[in-house]
Order: sequence, then C-alpha cells, then structure tokens
Amino acid sequence: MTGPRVLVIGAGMSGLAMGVKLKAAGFDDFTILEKGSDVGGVWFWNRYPGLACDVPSLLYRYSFQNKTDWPNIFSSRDDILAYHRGVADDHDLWPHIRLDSEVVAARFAENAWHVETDAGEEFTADFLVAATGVLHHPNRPDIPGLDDFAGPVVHTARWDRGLDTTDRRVAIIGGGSTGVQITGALQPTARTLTLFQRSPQWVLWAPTTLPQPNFVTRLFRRRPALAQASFRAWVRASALFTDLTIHPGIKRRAVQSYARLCLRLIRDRDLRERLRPDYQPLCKRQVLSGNYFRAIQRPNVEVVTDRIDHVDATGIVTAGGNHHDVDIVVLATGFAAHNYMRPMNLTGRDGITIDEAWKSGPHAFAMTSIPGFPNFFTILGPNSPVGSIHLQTAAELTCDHIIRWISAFANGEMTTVEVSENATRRFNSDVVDALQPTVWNTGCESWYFKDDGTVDLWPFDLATLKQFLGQPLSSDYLITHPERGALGDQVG
Ligand code: NA7
Repeated sequence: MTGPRVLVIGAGMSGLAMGVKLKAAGFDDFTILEKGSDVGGVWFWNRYPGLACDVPSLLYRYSFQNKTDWPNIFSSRDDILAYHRGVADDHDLWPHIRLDSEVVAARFAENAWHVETDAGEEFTADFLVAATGVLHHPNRPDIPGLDDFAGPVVHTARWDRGLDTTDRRVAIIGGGSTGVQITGALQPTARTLTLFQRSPQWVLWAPTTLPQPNFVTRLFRRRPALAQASFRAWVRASALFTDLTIHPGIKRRAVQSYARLCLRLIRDRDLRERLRPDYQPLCKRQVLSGNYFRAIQRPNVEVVTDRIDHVDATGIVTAGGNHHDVDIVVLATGFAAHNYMRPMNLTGRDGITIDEAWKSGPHAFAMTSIPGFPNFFTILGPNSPVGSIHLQTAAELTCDHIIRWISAFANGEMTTVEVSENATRRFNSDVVDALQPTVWNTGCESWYFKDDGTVDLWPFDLATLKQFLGQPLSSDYLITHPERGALGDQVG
C-alpha cells in the first residue's frame, strides 16, 4: 500500500523509529531528511574520546530491534552508532534516507507542507514530522578572549578526530556528563589536565567502563526470547527511576544517599568539599561514572572551581588571577537544549512562524502537537521525558500516535489535524503544577530549564504518557474533512 506523503526531519533515534513504524504500517511514501552524513543523530555528531551512553546497553534499544552482544555494560558511541545503522539496514530504510540534506524552511500552505533543503531541493508532503533531537546545538560559552587562544579550541559535540591530546596540556571547561566522561578518557595520556568545574555535580559511581559479562551475551544469544523478556522487565523496572524523580520519598532519598556516599571516593578533604554540590542529588541530569573519581585524583589532574575570568593566547585566567598554561581547550559546555527545530524557518497555518508561536518558550501538547501547525508533529519535542522515562519507548509511542493520524488521513477520515489552543494551555498548566514536586525543581540550575524558568521535562509517569498519546481522536483536536473543509471542526 502506498499512501500519504510523509517527510521526517532527522535520522537519529526518533527519525529511524518513525521510518520503521511507517513501513510496518504499510506507508511507503516517506523520506527522511538528515543534515548529517550518516544516521544516528547525537551518536553521529558526538564522537569525543570516552563517549558512552549513560543508560545500560540492554535498555538503550528499541522494542523492535533486539541486540544482546553489546561489548560493554554501558555502550560506547561507535557500538550505538552501529546499532542504529543496523536498524536502517534491517528495515530497509536507506532508500528513504537522504543524508547531507539540512532542512532550512518548511511552510504549510494549501493543506500541504512545502519543505526546502540547504541544497535548494524542494519537497511537498501531507505530514511533516520533526525528529530533530534535543541535544543538537553546541553551547559555545561567551568567555572573553576565547577567540584569542593560540591553540585548538574544540567543542565536544564537534570533536576533531585528528586532534591528538597525548602529552599535551589540556583544559576541559565543564563538568557535566560530557566533561566527566572526557576527563576519564583523556587523563591517562594527557601531560596535564585542568578541569574547570564552575559548579560541582553529583556523580554516581557506576560500572561505566566494564565489559558486558560473556555469560550474559552467550545466554541471550542462545535464548533471544529471554533477552526480549529481560528488556521488557528493564523498561518496567525503570518506572522506579521515573517515580523517584517525580515524587519525593524514600526511594529518592536512598539514591541521594548513595550519591553523597560516592563523594567520599575523593580522599582529599579539600577537593571533596570543593566538589560538594549545594543542591540535591538528581536535580541536574545525573552524572554516572566509573573512572571520574580515580581520574581527578591522579597527579597530572587539577580541578579548578574558581570562575574563569578570561582566556588569552596561552591559557585560562581565573577570577583569582591564576593563569593556567594550556595547549588545547576542550569545551564540554553542553547544548542549547531548547532550540528544537530552529534555526529552520518553520511556518504554520496563516503564516504563523514557530518563533511567534513559541515566543514564551517551546511548548507542545503531549510533546508532539503545536497549535497553528496542522499535520505537523514532533518526536521527543518539548516536555519529553529525557530525564525520567525510557526514551525509545517514549519515541515509539509518539510514532504510533502520529501513525494513527496518518492512517485516518489515508482512510479519508480527515485532511488536516491540529491541536487546539485550549488543550495546549490546559496541558501546559497541568505540566507546571506536576513539575512542582519533581527533583528537577529543588533548587539547581540545569539545561532542563527554559528561559521562562520552567522545566522542559515530562513530569508524569509512563501510564500518563500512554494515555495522552493513545487517545488521538479527542476533543483536543481541530480537524478538517475532505468534503467539509474548513478548519475548526472540533472532534469528539
Ligand atoms: P551539561 O550537563 O549542560 O554541562 C555543561 C557544563 O558546562 C556544566 O558543568 C556547566 O557549568 C559548564 N559550563 C557551561 N558554560 C560554562 C561557562 N561559560 N564557563 C564555565 N563552565 C561552563 O552538558 P553535557 O554535555 O555535559 O551533558 C549534556 C547531556 O548529554 C547530559 O545531561 C546527558 O544527557 C548527555 P554549570 O553547571 O552551568 O555551572
């Protein structure tokens, strides 16, 4: 069966899931436009030394694509990238994927989306799906003098594989998940490593560098059904993590106590106190590491907690006036996490642009639908559960939701669908209320916060997520019909 024309922007984890789901539903008229020269999204763009996923390998996978022979308990970037390529192979997605095709503009007119790439190619589709990711745009800090530095300055999200840090004096700015991982990776070979940690982070010790035990690989290889059952059990068990992030209580306190215990792995009392955060563990995205504590206590490492004042040609000067001579500056300074599709020029119904629609910050009904943007959906868009729920499950459920609308179109039940302003306002207000007791809202600054001071995460559990995405034909949507036309029919 062929059917509605669908364009997907992005061939990362979410975009590939959408491709698989479209094919499974029998829709073959789709194209995935990808800005990069490979699939994989964050796993393509990020390639810094030490990069691994902070979710255990047996859990970091789609429900529809088993993999049991992960080399490590927490997989490395290359293994995860290979897994995503395998998904494109096994589901025959390559003919649908156009690499090196950045979408620069998308406009809804005459009941269709008109999309333009940087190469000047034009596409028209009935549905547009933005699977553009959260952590895509590197945050380059506005540090005075950074451009005057004489040596290489590299952001971790755009790592230069030709850069050799062996026996060099390396500065790492930033101590989030990335800063911690790259510190562990570069410390053994750098001559000196200076980690500029503006605010301390809680770091949980976890076996992030250990291989997956052979008996596990052998067992799952012999018994794939067991592997599948174990995956489902892991997803169910991850509800525990969701629960402790969104509800205060004993489970949250237990993990927080473990975080405080881990800090004792720093033997030097002065360093330990300098690295003791003044906010609750789990408030920021929790950092896991199996080698950070060891690395920062090696003789070639210095952790600087003074603020950076400026950079000059030969190094970094802190507010106290100390000059740190370095050869290479690594920016582990994170991402502009709330840009979503932008800087793409996205224009919905009646000429409304995404910047106008989001002038008070990004928001979308149930993470996926935006008023004013008919037949347009985001996967892992605003308020997605990037800090609490199994991400592939959330992405797959969103794909299933979108497929239901595409099926309704294919069956002649509707021409366009658009979420109502009312529903979106109600949803946003429920989100703000539900965010109150979450751990993310206990007094820290993090990339979870939007400019308006609200947290850009999903403050509910998986059951609520399924409920929102499982009921597409409700009074929350405005639809037009093939015969009746005019937008404004309220369903339900
Ligand atoms: P994060 O978690 O946003 O961490 C960025 C780090 O960079 C953090 O320590 C920041 O300090 C620091 N930073 C940012 N700007 C500056 C300036 N101007 N000066 C000094 N230090 C600065 O990004 P990551 O890449 O580590 O992790 C992102 C996600 O990727 C992670 O949560 C996982 O989901 C995977 P601050 O804390 O703001 O004081």
